[in-house]
Parts: sequence; structure tokens; C-alpha cells
Amino acid sequence: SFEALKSGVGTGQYNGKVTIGTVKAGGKFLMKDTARGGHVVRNAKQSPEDRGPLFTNATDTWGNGKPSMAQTAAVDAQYGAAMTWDYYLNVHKRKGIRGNGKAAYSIVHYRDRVWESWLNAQWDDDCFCMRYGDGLDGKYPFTELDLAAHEMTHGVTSATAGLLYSGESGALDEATSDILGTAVEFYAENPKAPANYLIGERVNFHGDNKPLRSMDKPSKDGHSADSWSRKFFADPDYDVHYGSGIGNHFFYLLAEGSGKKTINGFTYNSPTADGKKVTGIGRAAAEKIWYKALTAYMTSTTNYKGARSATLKAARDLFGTKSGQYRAVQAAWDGVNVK
Ligand code: ASN
Ligand code: ZN
Repeated sequence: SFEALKSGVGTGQYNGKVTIGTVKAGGKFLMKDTARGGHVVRNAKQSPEDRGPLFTNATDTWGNGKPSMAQTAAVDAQYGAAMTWDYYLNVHKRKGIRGNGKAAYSIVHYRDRVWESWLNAQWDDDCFCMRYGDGLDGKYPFTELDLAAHEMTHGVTSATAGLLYSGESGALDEATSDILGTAVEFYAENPKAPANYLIGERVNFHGDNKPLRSMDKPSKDGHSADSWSRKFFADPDYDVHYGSGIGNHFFYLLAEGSGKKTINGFTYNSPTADGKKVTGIGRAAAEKIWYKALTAYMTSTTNYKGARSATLKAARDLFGTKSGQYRAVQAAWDGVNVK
């Protein structure tokens, strides 16, 4: 049936009032982002697994900013997919997660019917979709922008480097999702969702309003590594979300530099493993280097030593070996003890 392109107004829980892609079909509105590959959102609250109904509405105004209204999480999911699409297209010339112009889809209120609440989100290559739980007490859906972009970046990684999800390569997979997820947050410049180097800072995961992870000093979460050591990866309690700290911290140092710095009103104090100062090259250059390393040089078994060489090759291609950017990549890896 004929679908007329519209542009709805949504009110998300995390992103405030935003424009979202919609169409008008059969006398009602459908949340579908035709301009970005046709991204849609399914509602797992009304039907189990991945076949819940799409979000439709009598008017083109969606959500009310509160988690009690089912549409609200869908607005944040649709917006997160749009910002991620725009970021990859406009910054890296990548058309969609797999680079083929096709959109993924999102499922919100996942496991609502099975569990009290699911405090997680996940990317699934098989359905080419992501699922979002409703979070703590069902009130903090995992649809925050950096988490949405984190999940979709897992799709980019598996379509490119294909990093294996364990050990050091798994840590690099996780770091890639945090790094480029954060890049999307900065790209969006949404005043209701100020960008920072914290991950999942608004989903209240632990009930204390602390973020899931911090890139400036990953050890702040009590688990993650600030720098590489053999024994960290030998720990039986090792998790790829802790090993990502090394890559996250590298990226922070590369983009922003070591020591104290205030960005969007938040003050960071990032240490280095060797006590030497690192001067940042800015986010834009650092993002280009990481993305090029991921898509041109990393493979399924790349470890941190390999990531150092992949990012140096990327910096060489982009800026040359005599550039300040190339030297900063060396200094930032030295700062997280990856030699
Ligand atoms: N939210 C998690 C992640 O994307 C899901 C998982 O454990 N893979 O990292
Ligand atoms: Zn992840």
C-alpha cells in the first residue's frame, strides 16, 4: 500500500523532543524511517520474541518521555538508530550497518512478558536487529543513545573485522562499540543527552545512578582495566566488558589527552600507565583512525598488540608517519601499556 513520507515528533525518555521517521499508510501513522533504510521498531510487550507489532499511531506525535507509555522507548530506539545511521554515513561514508543501505530493526520492551525486567540490550546478527530490555524496575529502558549506538556498532564490527567475542579480540569488539557509540553521542549534539565519555550513565544499572563504564579511567567501575597486563586476561572472572577498558582508555587519551579536562560540563582526570603526558588529537581524527583500523586492518583474532599496529597503519594512511597524529597513537598506546 502507498506510504507517504512523514516526519513525526517524538518525546523520548533520554533524548527529549526529537524528530523521528514515520510514514502515513492506511489512515494511520507508522514508525518507519524510510529515509534511513526503513528502520522500524517492534513492541515485545504485546507479543513474545521478535515478531511483536510495529508501532502505529492515530497522530504523528509519539511518546511522552515517561517509561510507562510503551511508545516512549520506541522513540528513543528510533532516534538512536537514526543518529547511528547518520553518523556512519556522514562521518565514515558507510551506508547502514552492513554498508548496503539496509536498515536493521529494533525490539523494545524485550522479555517484558517473561521477566520482571531485563537490564540489558543486545545486538543479534541473525535477525539483524537489536533488543532492548526495560531496565531497573521497568523504568530505565536500555535505549539510551550511547547504548543504542553501542549495539548497532556490534553489527558493524561483525560485518568488518569480525572480532571473536572472547579474550583480547572480544575486548576490542566491546571497546569498538563503546568508542563509536560515544562518537555517535557527540555527533548527535542533543541538548537533552549531553555527550560524554561515560557509557550508559542514565540507565541507573546499579541503582546508584553511576555509569556502566567510564572511558577516561575505566577502573572507576571496580572491574575494568586502565592498562594492559597479562594477568588481567588470565583472571577466571575476566569479561570482555572489563577488557574493553584498555581500548576505551587508549581512545580517550588519543582524542582528549591525559590529565584534567572538562567537556560539556563534566571533568575527567585520565591517568597514563607510564606517567607520561599524552596530548590529544581531537575526537574527529581519533574516530577516523579507529574506524579505519577496524575496517581495513583488524581481523577476527586481533589482540591489543595487533590493535596498536592496526591503528598505526590507519594513522599512517590518513596522516603520514611524520604526523603528530601518528606519534599520538604511539603515545596513547604506551599510556595503556600496549607496546
Ligand atoms: N549489552 C551487551 C553488549 O552489547 C550484551 C552482551 O553482553 N553482549 O555488550
Ligand atoms: Zn557490547
